[in-house]
Amino acid sequence: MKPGVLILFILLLCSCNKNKTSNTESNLTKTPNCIVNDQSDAIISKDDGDFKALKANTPVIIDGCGNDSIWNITNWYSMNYKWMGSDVDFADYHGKFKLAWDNNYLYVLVEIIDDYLNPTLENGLENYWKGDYVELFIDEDKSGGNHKLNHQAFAYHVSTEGHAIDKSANEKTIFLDDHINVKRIQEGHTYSWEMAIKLFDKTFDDNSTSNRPLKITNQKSIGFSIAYGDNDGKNSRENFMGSKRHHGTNNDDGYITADVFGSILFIE
Ligand SMILES: [Ca+2]
Ligand SMILES: [Ca+2]
Ligand SMILES: [Ca+2]
Ligand SMILES: [Ca+2]
Repeated sequence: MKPGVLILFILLLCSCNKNKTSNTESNLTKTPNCIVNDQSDAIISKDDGDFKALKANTPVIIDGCGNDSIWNITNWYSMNYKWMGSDVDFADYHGKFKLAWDNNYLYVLVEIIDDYLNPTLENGLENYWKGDYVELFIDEDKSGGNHKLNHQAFAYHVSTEGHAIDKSANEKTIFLDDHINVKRIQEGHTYSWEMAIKLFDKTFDDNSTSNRPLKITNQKSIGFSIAYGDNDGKNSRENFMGSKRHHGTNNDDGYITADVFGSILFIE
């Protein structure tokens, strides 16, 4: 090889490596995708509604963005069982969720495709169950049983405004916003709801300011279901879609009895 050709070859080689380096750097500085929206991801359907939650080694950042390390290693579960309403197509509604935990919180990442987001409280607090909202059914000691006028289990209606709404022991509709920290972000018609949920047991007292959440431990099991009330502007809950095939009579017993809930097993 002539010296001139050799120098040209070396220069070309340097320039290729330079390009390689800058590509790598631009990948590293790329804004992380909050809503991956990768429909090729497997979604696990569980007829019995029994799920597992993996422990997060670092607290999940509640910002609506599913880029926390724990969400990279957890499976999507389906919340597409039709509980009420007519059949829906993919653009109208599609829902999936992930679960994680640490000693202080149950973490839930919910990703919903919804063609129209209706503010939950447009018609006032009394219509909180008419959607759009995520409903979380939680029975901390998995006792089952009636919870309509007590707090041995909860049916939290998480509204588009970020409130957690349920009935008090004397059947008043109340905010339990201290129980659930939620942030929601949007990309097109896809909504990501990220939540940190405190677990309270049957001793929870509506009139007390000293209720203490329970610590979550490995191998603990709770009663749990999750659902979405889809309102597309017709002033009603047009569909109610859940994480378990059956949820009682007309699939609408969850707000009355914890007998119909599925479950979560907390694992490390
Ligand atoms: Ca996050
Ligand atoms: Ca819809
Ligand atoms: Ca209970
Ligand atoms: Ca809707």
